[in-house]
Amino acid sequence: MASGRYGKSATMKYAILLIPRNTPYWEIKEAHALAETAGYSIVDTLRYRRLSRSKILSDAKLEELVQLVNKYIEYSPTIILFDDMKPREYFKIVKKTRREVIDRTLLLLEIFALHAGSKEAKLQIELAKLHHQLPLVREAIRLAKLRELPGFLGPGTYAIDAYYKHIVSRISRIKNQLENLRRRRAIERSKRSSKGIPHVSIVGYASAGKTSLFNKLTGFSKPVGEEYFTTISPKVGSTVSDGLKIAFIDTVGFITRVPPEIIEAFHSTLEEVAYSDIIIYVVDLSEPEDVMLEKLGEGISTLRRIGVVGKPLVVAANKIDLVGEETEINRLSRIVESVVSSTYPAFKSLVPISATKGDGIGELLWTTTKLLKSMVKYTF
Ligand SMILES: Nc1nc2c(ncn2[C@@H]2O[C@H](COP(=O)(O)OP(=O)(O)OP(=O)(O)O)[C@@H](O)[C@H]2O)c(=O)[nH]1
Ligand SMILES: [Mg+2]
Repeated sequence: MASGRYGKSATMKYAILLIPRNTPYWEIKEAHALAETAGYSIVDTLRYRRLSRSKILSDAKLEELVQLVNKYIEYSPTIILFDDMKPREYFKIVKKTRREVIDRTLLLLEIFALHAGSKEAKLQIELAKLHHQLPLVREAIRLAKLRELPGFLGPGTYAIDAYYKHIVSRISRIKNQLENLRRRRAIERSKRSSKGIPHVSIVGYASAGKTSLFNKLTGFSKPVGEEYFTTISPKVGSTVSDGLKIAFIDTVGFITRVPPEIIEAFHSTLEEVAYSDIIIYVVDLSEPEDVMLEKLGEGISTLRRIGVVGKPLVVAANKIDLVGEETEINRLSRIVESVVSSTYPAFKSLVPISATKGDGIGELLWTTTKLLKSMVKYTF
């Protein structure tokens, strides 16, 4: 397949994707989208049945992987293991294949690193990477002591120990820097709210159309894109509606099973959500119904995890231009409405929109403004 479909290019990165057998089809699509967003061309895919929590691949499967690596060796493929990997497993695969191996968390971090514009986002990503590396380095120390580390990874116990110490001190320096940036942001936020400006966070699954909506509401032209995680750090923009100035905040997209290191690293984005007055939840209504509902459930659980289920929420049922039929738009809207109202206590209303065509934007803004004005703080 490699020599046919993929003309080998010097700048392109290639990968073999390893993905658990029980992964639903939409998550397989998501894995491909994420790999492509990170700049990889997938030359082949290998499915496996996870053996246990700590052991992923059987010896036979590992052998199959080695053969696949040999088959595509001219592409120098990276191995993407779309799973959570224990350090022991990592070194085992590296030792056998002698290829770079990344897991799902590192893949996400590679994408974040590509998109991170602000100093804060860059620091957060570095912090997440360092946290992710710690157990690997611990395992490397253990293996070095046992003299089991493969040659090209084996810089010796002393060097690994020193590297471990370097990581630990770098982590604490970054945490301090982030704390300072966070404080500065809190000051800016309180300046905005002391001027009586209400905050509305725009949240939703990756690629639902949050930035497209943000741009329509604020007149900005922040980048939008089909790939995942176009937006990493929160953006604020304001608009005046019926005499009320409103600050809208565009946020990073939700995704299934967000690794804990990343949740912590993206604390600041979620922090903006926690401080907002209202949440606009963007749903991509044009996706297959089961996928849409799966992602919706994941998003609501994310909101629950960050403790904001008490905040008034308006659903923007987006991409209605792709759904077409009005009866179908209504049917899907009712389904979304019933799911959200039964799982999110402060659900207020649903407005069907097309963020790119502009349909329903006026109604969404009007609904949001009316809701804000009904809140005691913003009556005047
Ligand atoms: N047809 C159609 N496409 C849309 C609509 N809204 C967004 N899109 C497209 O959907 C893709 C994702 O849009 P974004 O606005 O970047 O989505 P996002 O939620 O900000 O994505 P991330 O920041 O990556 O999480 C882009 O290709 C948009 O052009 C819509 O109403 N109709
Ligand atoms: Mg975006």
